[in-house]
Amino acid sequence: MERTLIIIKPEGVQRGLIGQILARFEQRGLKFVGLKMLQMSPALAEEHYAVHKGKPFYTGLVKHITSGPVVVGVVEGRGAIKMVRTMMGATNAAEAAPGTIRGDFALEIGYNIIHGSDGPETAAREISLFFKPEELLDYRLASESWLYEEQ
Ligand code: IDP
Repeated sequence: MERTLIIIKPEGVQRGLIGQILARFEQRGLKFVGLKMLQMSPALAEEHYAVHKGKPFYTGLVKHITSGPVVVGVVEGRGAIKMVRTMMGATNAAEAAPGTIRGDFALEIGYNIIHGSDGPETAAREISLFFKPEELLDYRLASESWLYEEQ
């Protein structure tokens, strides 16, 4: 099982999309093992997006992600990291395929609704930025025996 971090960005919250976005992951069969709402501090945003420091869009990105409440969640499932990325769609929402979250709900790269960790190391780092170990739950969903062929 893999764990990955998702963030519903301020524009997703403001546009009333929290429920629809969370529902997509639930419908797919992925499991939330941590979930909360918060407003990111500049320090947290800078750490989260440290890899982009120095790029032309970095300052605007930090300003935007700290501009209002976000929803952060930890999603667990077999192959969850890649699956979440596939469900999100291309970074530039203008090019994201219909059926993806960005392709269905967004138009532009800077307001692309959702963040998802891009690999195992990033996922571990990002999860630890937002969640204490005791905030992550270990439990089994009743549906799991009907989602995974091999238990
Ligand atoms: P990702 O969110 O699909 O993983 P990254 O390349 O990690 O994409 O970029 C992080 C975020 O920074 C993007 O989701 C997007 O909102 C923003 N971003 C990336 N590139 C640009 C750009 O060229 N202009 C404006 N915003 C950008």
